[in-house]
Amino acid sequence: MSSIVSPPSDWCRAPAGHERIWLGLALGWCLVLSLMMPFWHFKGKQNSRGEAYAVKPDAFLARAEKFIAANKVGEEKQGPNVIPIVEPPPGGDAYLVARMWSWNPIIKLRLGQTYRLHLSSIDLQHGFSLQPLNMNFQVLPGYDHVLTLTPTSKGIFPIVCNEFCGIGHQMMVGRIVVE
Ligand SMILES: [Cu+2]
Repeated sequence: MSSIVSPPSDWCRAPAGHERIWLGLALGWCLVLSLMMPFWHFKGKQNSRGEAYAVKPDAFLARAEKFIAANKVGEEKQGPNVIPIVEPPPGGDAYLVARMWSWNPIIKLRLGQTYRLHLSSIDLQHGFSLQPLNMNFQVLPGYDHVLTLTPTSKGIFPIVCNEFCGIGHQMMVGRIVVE
């Protein structure tokens, strides 16, 4: 007996009964999810406006170091690194540098104030993931991505790297503190 036989000639009948209901539900849900993407792009309050500028990694690091020196309020030891704690002026600019394998500095923000947070990497691609809000942005060398940010709740918000960036990737945890 052959294992390959011709299908019955009526194999492609239109779905009926329960199959039809399940296919309809799946299709309906696909459409809902597809429409949510553009809807959330305009309606969501946690989206980037897409403001970004070209910047050389050295230049970004220089700006960040200047920002840190001008606004530093403390520091914290994290393994081999000493991470500065910085409080940007309300309404002002803040810089966050991603590198293997740290986020620098720790940033303190005030509730209800609006800041311009400049995100960039000085080595390779990292991922900015603010927890527990689950705001996610790519962090790329060469791009100064500016997030306009207004904290609406107090607390400690860890930043994890969600783009695999090497052997120390899982230790790459930063912090935004809102007071
Ligand atoms: Cu990383």
